[in-house]
Amino acid sequence: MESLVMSGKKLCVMVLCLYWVHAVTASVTYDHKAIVVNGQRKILFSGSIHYPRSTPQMWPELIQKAKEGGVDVIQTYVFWNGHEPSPGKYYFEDRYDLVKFIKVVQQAGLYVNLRIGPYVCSEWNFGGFPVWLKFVPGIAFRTDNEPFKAAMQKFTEKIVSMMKAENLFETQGGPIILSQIENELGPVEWEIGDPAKAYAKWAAKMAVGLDTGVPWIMCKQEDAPDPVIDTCNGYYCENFTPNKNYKPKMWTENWTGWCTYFGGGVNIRPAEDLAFSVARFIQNGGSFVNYYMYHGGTNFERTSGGPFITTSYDYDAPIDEYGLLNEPKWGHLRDLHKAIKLCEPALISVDPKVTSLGNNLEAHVFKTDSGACAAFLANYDTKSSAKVSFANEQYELPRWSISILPDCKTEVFNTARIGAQSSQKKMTVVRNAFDWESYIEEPASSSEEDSITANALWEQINITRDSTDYLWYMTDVNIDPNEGFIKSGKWPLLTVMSAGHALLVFINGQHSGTSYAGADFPKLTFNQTVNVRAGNNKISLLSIAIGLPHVGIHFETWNVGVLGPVTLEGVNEGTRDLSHQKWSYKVGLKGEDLGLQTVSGSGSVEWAQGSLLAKKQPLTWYKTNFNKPEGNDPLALDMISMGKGQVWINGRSIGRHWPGYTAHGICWDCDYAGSYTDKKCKKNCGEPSQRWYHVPRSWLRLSGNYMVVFEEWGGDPTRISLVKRTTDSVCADIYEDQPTLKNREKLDSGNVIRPKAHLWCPPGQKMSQIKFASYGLPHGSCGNYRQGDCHAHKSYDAPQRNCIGKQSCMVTVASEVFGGDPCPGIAKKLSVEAICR
Ligand SMILES: *[C@@H]1O[C@H](CO)[C@@H](O)[C@H](O)[C@H]1NC(C)=O
Ligand SMILES: *[C@@H]1O[C@H](CO)[C@@H](O)[C@H](O)[C@H]1NC(C)=O
Ligand SMILES: CC(=O)N[C@H]1CO[C@H](CO)[C@@H](O)[C@@H]1O
Repeated sequence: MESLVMSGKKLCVMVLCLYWVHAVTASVTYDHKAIVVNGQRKILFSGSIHYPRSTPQMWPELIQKAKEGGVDVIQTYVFWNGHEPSPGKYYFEDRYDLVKFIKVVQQAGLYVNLRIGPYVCSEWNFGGFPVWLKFVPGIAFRTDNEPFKAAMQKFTEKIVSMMKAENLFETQGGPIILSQIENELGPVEWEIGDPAKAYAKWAAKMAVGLDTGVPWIMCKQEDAPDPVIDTCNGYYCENFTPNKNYKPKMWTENWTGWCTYFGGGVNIRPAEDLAFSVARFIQNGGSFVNYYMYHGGTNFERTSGGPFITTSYDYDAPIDEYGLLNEPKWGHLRDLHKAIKLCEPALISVDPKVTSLGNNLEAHVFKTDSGACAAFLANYDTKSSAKVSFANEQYELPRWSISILPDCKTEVFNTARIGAQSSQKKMTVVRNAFDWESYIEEPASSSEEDSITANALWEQINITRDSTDYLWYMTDVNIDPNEGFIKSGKWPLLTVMSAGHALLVFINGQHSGTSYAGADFPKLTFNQTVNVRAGNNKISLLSIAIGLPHVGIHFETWNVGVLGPVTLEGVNEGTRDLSHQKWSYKVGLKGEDLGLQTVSGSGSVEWAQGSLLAKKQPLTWYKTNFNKPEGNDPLALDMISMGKGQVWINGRSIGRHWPGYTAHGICWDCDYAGSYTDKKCKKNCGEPSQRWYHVPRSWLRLSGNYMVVFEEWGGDPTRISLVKRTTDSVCADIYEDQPTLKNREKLDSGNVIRPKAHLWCPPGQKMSQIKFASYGLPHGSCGNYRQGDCHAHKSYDAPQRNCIGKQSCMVTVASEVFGGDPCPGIAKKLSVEAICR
């Protein structure tokens, strides 16, 4: 990597030279400006798609949609706990077929950034570490610890050698241009200090020694040692600079939204702000941007991290959880990428010159000696738009926006003016009234045969090894017939302190209460009076884990389960401490032992049906059969009538359901302008954090699909329905002065190019009706437009004429199309919504 020591000026010469030298041999290097692939500097747009969060059947289409959205690189983590479920036993099949995933990306002609980690965070169970790793003697994660380093190195080597064996690195003719070692270690170093710093150095050296032929990156790692590139993660990264001037400015995680927690709202990041953050990064000299996530997908099975991360990992990404386009975000970013690629020759050649155009207004100009010129005009003000003068031309800059001028003259894109269409999705019932059968599981209670007992309360994962969410804590309590409360009827208070995450309490087989924590604080206290009687009482506590932590200093030491104290207050002696008496343990549910989620296991119990079907009862298993709905639309289960539990289809877990946890907090109106945070632009407040649960079509047979629901709290399965997700309507919101990529043509021809509204329904659907059209000053957004004071009476004519019966159509946004100007002198727009059928 000779180019590392070159100064800025020499670099240009060097690049030409590299190009010549490497014309025949593949290479990936970097310099101050960019990643250099086969001798050429590149502006690269990258999108995170995590292979286990969708199915192999979905991969080709997801990657094709990313490509059409202007993505050059697919970024994925490698999920260690999926690949090595027990030490030395590897798994690379089905959703974990990493090689296949990378080859699908290669076939689409895209690059790969392989983030091996193997710590991945990612709101994934235990941050991607196998749970067995926690029990390796003497281990401490992510610091200068020999057992940890040995295990981490072994897995990293395993992955690198697999990639090499399949010729997947770019230098071997493959698609991998970058690899990542570790992940966001910087914040840990600040806390732990020297041992973590030593570990970072070691990890970098170990990775570089694996000789992949492509650069390594470390994100959030200011001290990444050469030649490893340190990169930025965050909602904004424009002020980030790498630790050496000869490293490119790269953004490995630009959060397209944020994950959802059970009990929290769903986070939405406006497309205008996301595009603004990207343009801002590029105008400041950035050359690599990754969207985290580009397709978020689903945390199937028990892969959610947490605790309390939802099964949906939609992330408000440009492609939604189900693989459909999230519009207008997908289209707006596609247009942004096109606009920036028009600037590429200038962007990769020089650093920008920044000049002020007024208060909160800036121009960033990339001008080369050979005459290439690209300009970014920025308005950082969150309240008002501005008219600016740049190179003797006038430009109108909406608030909190950046305009892109690939020739320093023609505005082809503004981050706050969305030219792409938006769409409304809907969930339509395709099957309900399933023929359910139920089986109520008896709560476990202590008995003579119990194999695990102790005079202590034990940590949950210590016992379950995370093989299940469930652990029973069982004990006996003797109540003397002379206890005062028996006469007074003033029942004693049972207090159970738990490290998390949810708890069901049973006294003598009767459900006596439920308690659960939240994402802000995973510990919980059960504190209720209980109905104990004279003689022996069986106390059974079902402790439930809801995803292991994925982030935090030494999260391997964090506890789950009932650690006490457990007390009974209001007995003759005052308070009786039960913490140190004899406790028995049972790992998992009886239904899990019997394999009720499988057809073969289901025969082992008696199921009730018809009028005997159990409803609103805790610890209930339900089963049914159904046929595969026709068509190709994505499917989901509407679980609104259920509480909390898990769902299996043909023996495969689609994840944890918990519609019983409603999103607290306030969902304010969302303004795109101003710095985005995960407190902003939430939706679903007061409704379940997650109501719909993705059912992959490829998991279904034509008929006889076996579905099992385990319900912890109690619910009504008769109201569960299978729904399909389709596009209901498409919308466009186009300003008459909107910059468009077509403006390039204006420059060449001298003609004024009028902006156009483009609408298109998904394949197989046509526009059946214009639900709304207004040329003037309409209000609202897709799905709830309203006419404003200024409205052209012939607004509906052109959309109806051009669009009805078509899959796609265009409407020019100009007064004469709508029968004249309804309010002269005022900048107007067209808002139109068409129903797709
Ligand atoms: C973990 O389990 C072992 C028995 O398998 C026990 O000796 C130990 O005390 C437990 N530790 C904790 C923290 O519960
Ligand atoms: C349990 O509730 C009682 C009264 O309802 C209260 O006095 C006590 O502080 C509570 N204990 C805990 C640990 O919350
Ligand atoms: C680099 C960066 O911006 N990090 C921020 C990412 O977002 C989280 C949560 O909103 C912040 O805590 C980080 O500081």
